[in-house]
Amino acid sequence: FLPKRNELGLVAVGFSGGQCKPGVDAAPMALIESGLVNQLKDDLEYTLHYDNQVHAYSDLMPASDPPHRGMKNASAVSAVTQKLSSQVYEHAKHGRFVLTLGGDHSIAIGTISGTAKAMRERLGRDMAVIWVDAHADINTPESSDSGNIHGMPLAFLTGLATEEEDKPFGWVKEDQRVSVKKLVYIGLRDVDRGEKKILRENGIKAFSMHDIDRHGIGKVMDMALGWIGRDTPIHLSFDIDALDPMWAPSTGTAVRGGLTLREGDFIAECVHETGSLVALDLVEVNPSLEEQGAAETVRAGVSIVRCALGDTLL
Ligand code: HAR
Ligand code: MN
Ligand code: MN
Ligand code: MN
Repeated sequence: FLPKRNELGLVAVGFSGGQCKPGVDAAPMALIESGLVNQLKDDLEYTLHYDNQVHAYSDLMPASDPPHRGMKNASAVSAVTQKLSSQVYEHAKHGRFVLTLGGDHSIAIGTISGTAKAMRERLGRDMAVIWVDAHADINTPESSDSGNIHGMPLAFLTGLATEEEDKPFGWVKEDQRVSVKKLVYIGLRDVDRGEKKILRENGIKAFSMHDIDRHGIGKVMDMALGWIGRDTPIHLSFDIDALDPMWAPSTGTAVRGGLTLREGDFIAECVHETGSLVALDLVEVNPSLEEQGAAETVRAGVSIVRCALGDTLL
């Protein structure tokens, strides 16, 4: 069921409306300019399907976007993710591995809905999601204190939050969702009270930094992949803030006490080794924050992507 060997669909998403800090929209260009695309082609020998543009989706921006159930920019995020969902679906349907460069983490509503639907159609299987992040991003509009949609994507993707109307987010239908039982977190350390309740009540598998300290990242990856099981397509959604700010300072909501760069790369390597990885998101790199650390943050992002796409140390 794997993506065709070395066929890669790339979507560059310059979108920042899921949170309030400008700059995260510049990440795809920074990642590409630092050589990522060339490395994927030349070193890792991928055939690239890329439209050569960073999508800002400006044509989709509503003239006014009043709060909806407390969500900020709900119409914009909904329109962008709906469009992105069909772009990602199109790549996945053709059997390509889908790499999406964000953008803030709200874009995962688009990427995961797109791959989940394509995997159901192509393979008749439910997809698993590995969410590597300091944050759980599973607030419902009602449990969120901030109203920032990048803290909510998993609520819409799992169906814990639903909408009647097509916009915003009613377009996410059952065949585009993932089961709470097939969601695994790695790296959590800043989880809201309401989110802890959601994780507990739904029996969601989560490996926090505490678990990584206790067992080591090797054991944690064995447990995470064991929970998912073999022959299940995996979508890896990697928020750069999972890494410690020492390695990735230029991100909107940095939290100390995170993964080392090697632990981040190791997670990506292990998921690649399963042979079941079908898509990767890299999100929340914001080169305009902590400008001294921007190059290093971009470098960390490039490294994660390379590892997930099969780069090896030897
Ligand atoms: N939990 C907080 C909220 O919902 C903070 C979320 C921060 N999110 C990200 N994505 N950077 O992981 O607002
Ligand atoms: Mn996130
Ligand atoms: Mn985060
Ligand atoms: Mn917090």
